[in-house]
Amino acid sequence: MTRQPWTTLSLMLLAACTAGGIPTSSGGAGGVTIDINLTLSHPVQTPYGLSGGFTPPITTIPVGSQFHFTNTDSFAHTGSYLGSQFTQFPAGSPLGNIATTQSGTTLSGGMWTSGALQPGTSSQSITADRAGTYLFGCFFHYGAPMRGAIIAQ
Ligand SMILES: [Cu+2]
Repeated sequence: MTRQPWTTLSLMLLAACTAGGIPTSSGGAGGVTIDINLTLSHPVQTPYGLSGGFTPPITTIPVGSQFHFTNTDSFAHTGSYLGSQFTQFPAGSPLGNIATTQSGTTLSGGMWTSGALQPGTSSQSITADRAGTYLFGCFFHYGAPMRGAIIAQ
């Protein structure tokens, strides 16, 4: 997969944060990092059902800010929007193959997905353009369970 310019930028920003010793937090350039790691992030109960594989399991960010996914695991994952019809994690995965191809830069603009993120790579930044609760999951390991939520407020 060819690295896109925004990916390089995200990595540079992450590197800058690490070098400065400043943890990534809401409102910063590049926005909040949602860590993807199925190996280390064990399932926890949330108001939406069991969440696992993403840290934090529920990410709250201000409207107008951004977030992105970073895969710190040793195999590929996705962070993929389940769709506006879901207020709970459905039992079976609603994600199709399209989730493995990166798309979307706004929370409320329809489907958004990191695409298949290889180990050590980060997704595009996604802007929280509209308040709400957005459930997402991993295409490969939805049933693990590998699911999370973003609350924009
Ligand atoms: Cu996964």
